[in-house]
Amino acid sequence: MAPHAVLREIGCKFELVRVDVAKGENRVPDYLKLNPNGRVPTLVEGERVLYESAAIILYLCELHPQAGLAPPVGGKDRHLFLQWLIYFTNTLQEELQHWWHADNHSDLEASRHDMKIVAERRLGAIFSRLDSMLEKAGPYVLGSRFSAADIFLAMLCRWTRQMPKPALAYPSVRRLVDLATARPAWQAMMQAEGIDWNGPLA
Ligand SMILES: N[C@@H](CCC(=O)N[C@@H](CS)C(=O)NCC(=O)O)C(=O)O
Repeated sequence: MAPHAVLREIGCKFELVRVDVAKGENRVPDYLKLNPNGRVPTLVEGERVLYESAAIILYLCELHPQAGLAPPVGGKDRHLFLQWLIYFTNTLQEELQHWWHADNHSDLEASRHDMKIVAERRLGAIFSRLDSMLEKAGPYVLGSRFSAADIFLAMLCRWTRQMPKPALAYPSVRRLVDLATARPAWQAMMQAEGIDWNGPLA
């Protein structure tokens, strides 16, 4: 979702190729040649192949600086842009993976259940901190400046939709999500993916 929304923000030409994880299309030999980890998404740009959504986003922001989706290298708040994008993919997304895919971490049902409870607690702490930060210094992650980090956060907020306390229950997080998802690029991405906020697909 996030690299796709970034492509639409940039407005460059691209072809979207659906890899249906539910059907195991991420495990077929042709896909594994591109991404041996069998994870989605992968960007193919001519001879270049790149995976990891945050890396794809950084790459696209660098290729298309005119889109203004990231502060320029050495510019104001570039360091914070990097910090938040990496925090979202490395810490927040990883915690969400524990909640969604406890089965990747334990074969025991009781342990998986326990893992989800702990992940919920840790996610609650993360969203509380984000909410306070965004309340004081929002509405976006970089204050008044919208960036690709907001798109990434909005995507991860959707991952919480089935949790007892979803991200949208935090008012300043919700304000950011509302702003990011109201953008034509986000809406075009959702329509092309055929998903809505509360739908079943990741
Ligand atoms: N850190 C990776 C995570 C990618 C990821 O886990 N993608 C999911 C789909 S949302 C996937 O490919 N799952 C299939 C699997 O793990 O087998 C990224 O951000 O690109």
